[in-house]
Amino acid sequence: MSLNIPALPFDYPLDMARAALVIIDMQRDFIEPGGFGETLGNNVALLEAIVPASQAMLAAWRQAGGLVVHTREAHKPDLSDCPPAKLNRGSPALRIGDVGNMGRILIAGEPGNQIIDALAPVAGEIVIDKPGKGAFYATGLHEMLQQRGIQQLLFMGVTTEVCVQTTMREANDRGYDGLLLEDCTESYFPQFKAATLEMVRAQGGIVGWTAPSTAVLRALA
Ligand code: TIU
Repeated sequence: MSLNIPALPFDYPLDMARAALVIIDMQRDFIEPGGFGETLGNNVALLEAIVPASQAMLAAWRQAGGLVVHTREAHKPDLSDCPPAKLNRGSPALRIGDVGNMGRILIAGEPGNQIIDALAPVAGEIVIDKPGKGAFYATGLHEMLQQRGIQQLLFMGVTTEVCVQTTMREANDRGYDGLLLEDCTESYFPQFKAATLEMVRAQGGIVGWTAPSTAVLRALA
């Protein structure tokens, strides 16, 4: 049985038994001062605004018994999984692996690399540490989803045009139907968020669908 979600470019038939909520990189490194996002020169304050809507969505999804996947952009302490191109590009104040206000920047296990308390994973949820922007690259995510019969992915998280869009495109190429929750994703560049929403749903949903989280909350209620 599927739930009809009003979405763009057309309605999304949500089948909870085959769906997962994928929360991308809601880590202190991106949302709080002193982390990776800020070292890249971004104003991180903008991203906090999506936390309440994301919390409400996560709570409803858990209540409905849906599978939850959390991702973290996280490198090994020895940086063996961080290509030189990623490490050296630009001239950030601090590089990946350097010590910042919240421990080593973008390194697994460091305080800044943790998912924010408001959206912390609970037992039974999948947590993926990923070295890339996309959650499918160099992780076992596709196999984990296939084992569980998952075909639909609802996306939240940061940033819209970097890790969220990359993951959504990776998912699309692997045969998943992706729905991006508009008010549960944010960018350091509002115009990039707007453009991403447009490009995902253009051309008949060339990458997937978009909808406000309230559309899903209403269907689950
Ligand atoms: N998670 C994610 O989007 N990683 C980034 O580096 N995003 C930026 O926008 N920089």
